[in-house]
Amino acid sequence: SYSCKVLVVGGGTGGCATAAKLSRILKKNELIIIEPSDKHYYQPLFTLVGGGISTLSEAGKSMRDVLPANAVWLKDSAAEFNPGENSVTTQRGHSIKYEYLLIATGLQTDYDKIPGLEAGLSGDTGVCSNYSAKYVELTYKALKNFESGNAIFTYPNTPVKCPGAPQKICYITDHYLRKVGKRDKAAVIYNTSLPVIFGVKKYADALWEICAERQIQVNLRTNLVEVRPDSREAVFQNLDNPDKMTTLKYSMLHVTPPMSTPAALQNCSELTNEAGFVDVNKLTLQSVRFANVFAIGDCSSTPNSKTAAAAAAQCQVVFKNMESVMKNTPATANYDGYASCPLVTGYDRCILAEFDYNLTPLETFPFNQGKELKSMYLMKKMLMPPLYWTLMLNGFWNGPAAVRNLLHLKFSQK
Ligand code: FAD
Ligand code: UQ1
Repeated sequence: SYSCKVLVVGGGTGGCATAAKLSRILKKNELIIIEPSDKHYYQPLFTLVGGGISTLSEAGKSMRDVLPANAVWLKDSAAEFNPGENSVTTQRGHSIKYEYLLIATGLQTDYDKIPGLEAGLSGDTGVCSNYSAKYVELTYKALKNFESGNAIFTYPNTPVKCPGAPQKICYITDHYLRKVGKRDKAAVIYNTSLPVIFGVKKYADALWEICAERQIQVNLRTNLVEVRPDSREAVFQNLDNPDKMTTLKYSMLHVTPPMSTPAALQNCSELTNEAGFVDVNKLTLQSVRFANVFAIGDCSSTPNSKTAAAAAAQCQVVFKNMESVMKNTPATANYDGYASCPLVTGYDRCILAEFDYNLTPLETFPFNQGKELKSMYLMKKMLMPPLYWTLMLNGFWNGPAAVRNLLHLKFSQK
């Protein structure tokens, strides 16, 4: 068994970026990262893989190559958290003692929770999902195979990562079908469990307008509960009137599955809230019960939109506060809830939503990002992937706040 100064659980976006920072102030054997996967995926690219714009191989790198060299990587997963004893037990039966813990497990996708869904995803049946490396390549196949009928897009009745992604692929599909001349033979339908199209009014207004103009049907409070791949039917429940079920035929069905934090967290009520998210102070990201425990990214209770952009803004806060606590000084760095969602609305355009805890727009650029822009599409496609691999995963990207301050200072002085 092992012991270390800092244990990081999860080597995804938030865990890897923060571990890179920690690796510069610790010795190699003081920092352990538990991460079961061989591959690290840049999941924001999955939307473009689904649209046939990028390839899956561009979205992944070997975990070995992205985790900091100056840290010990245990290829294993956390099975049990014992925060009272400062230890974590792994799947393979190791016990790891730590002085400080960073939890960064992200959200898991629960495809098995919808009857018929995994069967539908197991072949070329028109069912697809950008939310997993295993299924994302089915999306472009479904687009190419589409001839006529319903193209349906879903949003589950759980918190999700990247709340914009379930509808981005809907707009990409609409645009694709127009380009190949099949749009008039299709009904494009977005069925979401949410009561709104998007949580920030400015961007919601723009998206409603796009849906109206492109004849995309939006049904709110409508939740996918079953897939029948043999008859190509999807069953939806009206969440405001649970007895009301609707069965729709589909030619293409893009599913955003229900999501949850891993069982190890669900089983540790000392660390988590009722929904299984790590209960932290929303400003300092420190556990509300254990001063030596922090969380970053999708698995934490902070009420921001769960995105890589949010994890970027959080990683500097978590790092600073862990550094303070290690020096026996108070955690004073604060996270403002910044999140960003590049709402790709076609093959050459994007609304770049950026906002904070108050759901107030907090835009980086000195022009209106609430409009569809080619420049923001190019940023998402060309600029963000290298920024992620070279800056963020090495601990050198803390979100765009510095760029925003610089641009706004410059323009306000004119
Ligand atoms: P992840 O990056 O998911 O990492 C979690 C890691 O923990 C994984 O490596 C996993 O193997 C590991 N793990 C899980 N359980 C355990 C365990 N028990 N023990 C040890 N390790 C464990 N964000 C944006 O900012 N912009 C976008 O445009 C965007 N688009 C997206 C589109 C799609 C289709 C998807 C799926 C996501 C998108 N996101 C986007 C969201 C973004 O990918 C996530 O918010 C981000 O990756 C969260 O980082 P994380 O570290 O919390 O979790
Ligand atoms: C961002 O910082 C980030 O994290 C790496 C993303 O995740 C992929 C994003 O999609 C975006 C848009 C940002 C914000 C960056 C800028 C330059 C506005």
